[in-house]
Amino acid sequence: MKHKTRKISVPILIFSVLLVSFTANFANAESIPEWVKNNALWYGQGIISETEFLNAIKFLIENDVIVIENIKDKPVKNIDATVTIPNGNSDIASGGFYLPLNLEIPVNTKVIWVNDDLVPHNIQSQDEFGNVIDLFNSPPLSTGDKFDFVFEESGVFSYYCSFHPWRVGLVTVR
Ligand SMILES: [Cu+2]
Repeated sequence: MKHKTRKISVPILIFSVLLVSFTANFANAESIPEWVKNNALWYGQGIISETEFLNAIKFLIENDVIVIENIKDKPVKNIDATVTIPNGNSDIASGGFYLPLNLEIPVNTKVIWVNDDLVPHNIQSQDEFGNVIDLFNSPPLSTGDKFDFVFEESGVFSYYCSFHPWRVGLVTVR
């Protein structure tokens, strides 16, 4: 007899969950077929098997009577971002600014600096007063060399090249 009591509590639980679902999807509440309602009742009374009852629920899900929102969507993986150090960047008189000069990215983006200039450059992170800080600091990058850093916090980050200190760039992380 104890076994039977436990068996009855399961359909009641499932039926409660169903009722909550139906309330949440009120617009669809009228669309539950009679045979499904009967199945729920019969399952509660032990007349039909669990498989038959679950098939009725499956029918409701497949026909969008119960709408299950996909809450387990994986977070979108950020695409790496590139800053190009263009040809002519070393020349103070040229327009060879970092491309882009202010890179805007979401948190957790990997930024890759690429030296496309004919002379070496480096990337040195700076505080708001222009002092070099130990956050992202590259060795000298020869032509074609790359340096990367993942920005895990939001904020505005500035950097410059210690060989050509007139070249300053920004990374804005949102
Ligand atoms: Cu430089």
